[in-house]
Amino acid sequence: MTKGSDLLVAALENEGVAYIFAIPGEENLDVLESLRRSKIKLVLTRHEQAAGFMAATYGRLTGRAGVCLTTLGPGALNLTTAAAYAHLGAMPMVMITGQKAIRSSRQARFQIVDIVATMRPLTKAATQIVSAQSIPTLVRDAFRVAQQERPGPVHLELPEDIAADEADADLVPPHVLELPVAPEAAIARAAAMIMSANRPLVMLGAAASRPQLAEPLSAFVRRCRIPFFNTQMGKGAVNAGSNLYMGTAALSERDWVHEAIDQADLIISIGHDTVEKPPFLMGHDGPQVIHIGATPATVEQVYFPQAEIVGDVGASLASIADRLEGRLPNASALLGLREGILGHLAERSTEDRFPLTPQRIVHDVRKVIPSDGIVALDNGMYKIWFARNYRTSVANTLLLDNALATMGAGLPSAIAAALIHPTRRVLAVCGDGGFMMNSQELETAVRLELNLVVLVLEDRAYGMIRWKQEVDGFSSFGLDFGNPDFVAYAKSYGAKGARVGTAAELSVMLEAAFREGGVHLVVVPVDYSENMRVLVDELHSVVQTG
Ligand SMILES: Cc1ncc(C[n+]2csc(CCOP(=O)(O)OP(=O)(O)O)c2C)c(N)n1
Repeated sequence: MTKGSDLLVAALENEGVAYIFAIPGEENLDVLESLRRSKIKLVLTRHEQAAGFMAATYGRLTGRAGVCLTTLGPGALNLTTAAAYAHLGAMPMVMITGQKAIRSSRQARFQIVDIVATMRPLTKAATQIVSAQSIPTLVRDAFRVAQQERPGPVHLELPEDIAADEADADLVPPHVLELPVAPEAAIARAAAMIMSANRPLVMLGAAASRPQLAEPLSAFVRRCRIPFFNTQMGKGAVNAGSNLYMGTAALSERDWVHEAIDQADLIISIGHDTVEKPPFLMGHDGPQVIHIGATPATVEQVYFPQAEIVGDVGASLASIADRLEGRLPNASALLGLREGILGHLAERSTEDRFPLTPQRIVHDVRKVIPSDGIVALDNGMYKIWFARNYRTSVANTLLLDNALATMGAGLPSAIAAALIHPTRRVLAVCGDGGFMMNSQELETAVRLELNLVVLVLEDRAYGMIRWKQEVDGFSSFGLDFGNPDFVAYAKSYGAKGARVGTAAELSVMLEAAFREGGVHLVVVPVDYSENMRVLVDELHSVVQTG
């Protein structure tokens, strides 16, 4: 007979779990004791939301579900935003929360909230474990559901009496699960459409960034030589430094990359997930669209493909390339637009103005981050600038959230990235608003002795909303705030802090921080007048849309 909490931990070890991101409560004490005797590393955080963001990012970067653990009621409720983040962002995660004993309780309704019901719309599955005997099966199934396409979060509630119970149950060994392959007829139809296209364009969407697709996608691009652009979350799915990269669609229309999209007569959309803000607005008189994905396309007003290849994306891409390689005379029809598009994006990226332009910040960050370095963005105005201007050449090296688009995830996701990749440079980029939503995790990063730099862009406002307010013609109101002294704040956590005082200092300070190692915060004042000048005035007057 084995104790329930020991069965749980053994089942997690059986899944290869390396970390559990957690804030335990008294209802988790049996689990904590079982973890104490396990190889799994407990990563204590300072807010459950951050634990959830870290677990989700672990799943996103590895393809294996990240695990977080909290207590019942308030602790579990603090996971809801992270659950939605993983659900919309398709990140595999298993959330385990405690609960009072279900068979008899002497605490009446103290702290009791129906967490399983709360989690249901935010997850792929939410279940209360009602017997220790079922733990191995439920854990195996939770990982299967979380990891299989379309990945996402699964919630398991473990009441304390079940955790303390004993049962005789065997672990369920995991096995490799292959996806079904798309039918030949669908591949042949799509190949014929691509062959007869005059101006084809490839689009890489969020699902193209699944870790296991990096190689098959790169091979497809190399073999077919059709120029490609990507959505925000599809950024870095293949070698974006390649001479076929046309840009990132950070806006839905009227950006430079839309010059190519508007001229395309066929878009081969690989892994697009309509959970993302639309990369372009599909119209009935626009280009034809072929959707290639592990799951069918959801039909939206702005996305209704005329053909679909549903099944293992890597296998689909290989079969299409087998049919098309060397037989696409029009493959490079749109490539002539590339230089112009990328040239416009590079404008103002070396200006010495202070406060710094967002373009200069992106440029200088790229300068100090090697190709395998990871930049994790929080949510704010700078996300659009990084999406448009930051070039990536290694898969999953720009982590951004264009799905829930929540503030507060930048620092926790960078912490997860730094844990997984201790030898790579990892940078969190946050606004002064979003940073303060989970800044307490600086303590976690310091305690874990991570090498991590946090860049805080300071404009003393919820800048993106202030920009929208201005674009919509409203008067400036209600979006300004003051900040702590960020340098002193970082130091109070035992991190290092520095403030950029001239344009030239940014890259110097970042480089010094990375070389020194440990946790650093660099604060840089940003000039957001560029938002209006470039993203509204310039694009609306110059870029023609079809
Ligand atoms: C949790 C959460 N609350 C509110 C929003 C809405 N929102 C989006 S961007 C933004 C402002 C972000 O401000 P800051 O982090 O300072 O970055 P900036 O835009 O100034 O660069 C707000 C309030 C959100 N996306 N997520």
